[in-house]
Amino acid sequence: MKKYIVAVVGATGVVGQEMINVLEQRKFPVKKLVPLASERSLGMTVKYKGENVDVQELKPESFENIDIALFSAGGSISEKFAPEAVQRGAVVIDNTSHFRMDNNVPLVVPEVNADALKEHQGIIANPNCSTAQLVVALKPIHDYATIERVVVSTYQSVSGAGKEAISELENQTRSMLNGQGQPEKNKFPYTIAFNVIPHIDVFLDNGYTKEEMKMIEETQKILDSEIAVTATTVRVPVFIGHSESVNIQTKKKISAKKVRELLKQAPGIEVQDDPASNIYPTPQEASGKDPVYAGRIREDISMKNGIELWCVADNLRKGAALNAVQIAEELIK
Ligand code: NAP
Ligand code: 3JM
Repeated sequence: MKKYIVAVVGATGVVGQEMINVLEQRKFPVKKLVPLASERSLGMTVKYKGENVDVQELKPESFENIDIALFSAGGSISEKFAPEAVQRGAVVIDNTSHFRMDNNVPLVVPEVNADALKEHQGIIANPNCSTAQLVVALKPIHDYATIERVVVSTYQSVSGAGKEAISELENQTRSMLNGQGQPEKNKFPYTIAFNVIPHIDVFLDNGYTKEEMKMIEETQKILDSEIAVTATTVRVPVFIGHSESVNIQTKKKISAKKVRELLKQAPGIEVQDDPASNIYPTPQEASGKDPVYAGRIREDISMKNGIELWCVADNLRKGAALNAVQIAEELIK
């Protein structure tokens, strides 16, 4: 079997670390792993297959001889270095928002639109974590009943904002429980411990946040540009796992029972839906797992063709690292 030299850009971050775990767990045919990060990480190592691999400083020359480069070090890093990688012959799978809406860049969730990969010109984009789990849940319903409109509200964990955000929730929680008052805040505009913040990424002129517009535009690009989408994205004091309340309006009537049947057969999704036994997905249970979980599936009593559902996934896996590695697996098939 052919093996590949794989670079992970942002290897010391929460997404990069998870990429390295997923490459190992899924036995991706790696000839050599090249972990890249900033100068700050020089001297650090990452663990891969029981070995400590030295982290190297990211430079344009880092991409000489690289076959596949997985990027998750922020949009400005991708903007500058993804073209450098492509120029040197690598295929880039980018986890940032920088190239997602570029017409020349496929935006891919393999269970939904693996076909789009055929068109790639060196860069392939991975969607936002909240978009990835949403489209996996919507795809089977759209194929059967044609979705006309989606209203989604998210409950997003702090790991979606990186390693410093995880520390911030830990420190604030400890400090407040120890009676030391509200500690410093850096990553979030308000204290996130014991709070809920309806603000992710920056506010735009239309009153939405950039995170909300990412979900709207990316869902349309991946699934169907005809679907009307509106979103409210909210940060909650959970470490790992994003949850979404999803209201779906369809052209054709679809029952809750049929939705359960469709989702049970669909790839990448598991139904956990037995309210009588308190069975429904939660982020703590979904953390560390690969599937998108769906539950609380019911017919919306306020309109004719409406479905309500609750979906949960590990944002670092299906939302980021796993989806990126699945794209790489499709590419080498
Ligand atoms: P993180 O934990 O803060 O890690 C950031 C990583 O980027 C670290 O490895 C860091 O290296 C590296 N980095 C930062 N500045 C750099 C520079 N100037 N040169 C080289 N490397 C640099 O963040 P994260 O949660 O892993 O997220 C990283 C990025 O992935 C985000 O900014 C976002 O664009 C993307 N992301 C995508 C999704 C998705 O849904 N697809 C989800 C979350 C994040 P050092 O340790 O050396 O600083
Ligand atoms: C998730 O460029 C940056 O500062 C990163 C911002 C960011 C993004 C993004 O826009 O790429 C943080 C967390 C994402 C994302 O997946 O959209």
